[in-house]
Amino acid sequence: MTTVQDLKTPATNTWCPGCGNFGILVALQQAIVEMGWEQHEVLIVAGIGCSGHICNYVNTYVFEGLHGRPVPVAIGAKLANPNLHVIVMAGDGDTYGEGLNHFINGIRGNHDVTMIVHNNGLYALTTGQSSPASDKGFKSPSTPAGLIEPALNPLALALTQNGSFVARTAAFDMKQQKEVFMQAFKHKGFSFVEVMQHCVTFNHVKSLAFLREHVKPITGHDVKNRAAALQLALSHELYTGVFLDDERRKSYSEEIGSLVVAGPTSEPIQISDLMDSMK
Ligand SMILES: Cc1ncc(C[n+]2csc(CCOP(=O)(O)OP(=O)(O)O)c2C)c(N)n1
Ligand code: SF4
Repeated sequence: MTTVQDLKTPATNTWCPGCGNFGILVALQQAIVEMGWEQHEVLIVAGIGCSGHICNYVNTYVFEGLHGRPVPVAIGAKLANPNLHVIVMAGDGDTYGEGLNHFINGIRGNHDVTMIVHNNGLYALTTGQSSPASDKGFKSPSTPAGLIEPALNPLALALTQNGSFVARTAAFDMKQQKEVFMQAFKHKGFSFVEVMQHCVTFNHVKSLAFLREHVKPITGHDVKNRAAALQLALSHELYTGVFLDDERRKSYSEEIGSLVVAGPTSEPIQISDLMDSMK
């Protein structure tokens, strides 16, 4: 059985001391262990960013690709090998900036991957420029006089685009993080988890102290109630926990298994047989 020790790598960690990414890394490793998954059964796909460096620190299959593009890589890997547990680890710049179309289409397709977004509210690796997750007025090297646009609301976006699993947690909360990750892993379909991650070097507004003070764990909420989930997502409160976990919508894998297309002989062809023949 895989242990947390097995999931460590000898790579030197280059994250800044105190970075929220450490909490995400440990919670991820613990969740993989508690799922009972073997190392060779897990693929982590990341984009480029401080968040993407997580590929260097988890001893499973990993793929660090292009900034903004981890979702299509993950979807392709899952379609090619449905037995693989595929997890995307990406930054808020990666996901809500260059990768926004992939994020929406991943949700739309309800593909069987988990997407964990390290939301530190800026582009950290490139030294702190504002991202689509930065708040209006945020001052950064790219917006020295303050950001004009309001922040994107990714949870509301996912909920209004038929997302089947939507959650938010915080990098400092190890217990909740691990539980939310595991619930996301068990979900059939696209499971989206946003982690509020403190960046000690560049984000002095949404700092660890700010997040500790402002996050509010959700209580007494029905995770199958999309309207109630949307209300929580649109609230000014920083709610954490599972907003929606609803498997009434079939996942992409379930849909593709039941598709029938007409072949040249006009005999029906089962897509699943076709996929199997290519293995
Ligand atoms: C296609 C492409 N566009 C832009 C970049 C430059 N780039 C590298 S990392 C990065 C920002 C990363 O920010 P984010 O995704 O929020 O991750 P973080 O570093 O905050 O974890 C950018 C813009 C790149 N490497 N490739
Ligand atoms: S720059 Fe920010 S996000 Fe990147 S490693 Fe340092 S603290 Fe973490």
